Amino acid sequence: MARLRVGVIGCGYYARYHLEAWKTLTREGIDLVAVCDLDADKAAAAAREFGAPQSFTDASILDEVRLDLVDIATRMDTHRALAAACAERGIGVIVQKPLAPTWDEAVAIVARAEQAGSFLAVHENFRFQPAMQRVAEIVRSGAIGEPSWSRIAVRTGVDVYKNQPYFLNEERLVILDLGIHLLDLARLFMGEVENVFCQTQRRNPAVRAEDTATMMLRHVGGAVSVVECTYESRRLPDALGETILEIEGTDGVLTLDRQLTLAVSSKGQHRTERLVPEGFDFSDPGASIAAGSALATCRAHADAFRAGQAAETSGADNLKTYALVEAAYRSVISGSPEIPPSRAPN
Ligand code: NAD
Ligand code: 89V
Repeated sequence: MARLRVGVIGCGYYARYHLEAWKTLTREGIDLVAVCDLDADKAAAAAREFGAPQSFTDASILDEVRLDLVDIATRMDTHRALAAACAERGIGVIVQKPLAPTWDEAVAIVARAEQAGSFLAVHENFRFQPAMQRVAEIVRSGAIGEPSWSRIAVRTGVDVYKNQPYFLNEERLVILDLGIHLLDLARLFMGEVENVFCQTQRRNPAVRAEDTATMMLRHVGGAVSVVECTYESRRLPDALGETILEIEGTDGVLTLDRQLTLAVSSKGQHRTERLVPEGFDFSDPGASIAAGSALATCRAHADAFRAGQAAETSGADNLKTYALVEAAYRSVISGSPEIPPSRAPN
């Protein structure tokens, strides 16, 4: 099989996990052939540290290097133009979440790739965390029966504004940034969603938008999920990235705690499993989870691209998650449960 030629656009804070992943995937037939950042120093440093032979500071990366797949790790306001530039050239693309700042723009990104017939995946990494993959496997196995209720939460007080200072001024914050991952997990474990009710809070006065959200989802078939996210929880020890899960089904219950202990009650039997990946660093759980999930996400998307298949979190799939984000924000305004928008912009 020919080696896959990957370029990364955006070498900021989170790109480090992508770059490390692509470097690791060298042994799986993938070459990081070029990197790009508007900031020449960041591009050059990334090329040096992660072994990319070329670095660029603009879109000429797309014309001067032969690329199969471009991994866009810039912020959401730049995704549409960069993804369109790749689609125009027939280059496959992976875009970081959130796809775009607004629903209409997210729809437009997906429509453009579809029009070009090009590969579009979203780097929605939470579902690719090994622990979440194991939970999905257990749910699918029927061990807890038909899932009927879930709680999916990340509650942290880690200073997220240190690495991502732009959060302070976002118009939409915790639902679009973090809730989006949890809404995606809700779809994965519990199925598609009929309506979303949401209450938000702005508990940190220095932040422009909501930093806490409590959402209630009614799934197709009648299951209910409570999805929670906050950047203002003062619990110790803190646990950024450690998703708390509780899923009740007709034949059992599954829980995942902050120490990554999975407990399964199934048909009258109880067992536990530790879901700690090899090499996990408990002094920095957030970084360990990010590194592990970035690797799994990049690998899954590269495999889908090479197989000529749609990614698990393709653009079209991820719009279904984005629609839940949009419904949550609409619910805050209306004060009522909202039906997720469909793809026709409205
Ligand atoms: P950042 O601001 O630290 O980095 C973005 C980089 O992109 C900057 O270095 C900037 O110079 C560069 N850039 C901007 N426009 C460019 C262009 N047109 N061409 C080339 N380079 C360009 O941002 P970040 O915190 O790393 O976030 C990037 C993305 O990653 C966001 O979408 C964010 O939501 C996402 N993110 C995801 C996770 C996750 O768990 N999936 C975690 C953190 C951040
Ligand atoms: O997961 C994310 O997308 C990050 C953070 C962990 C801070 O929420 O932005």
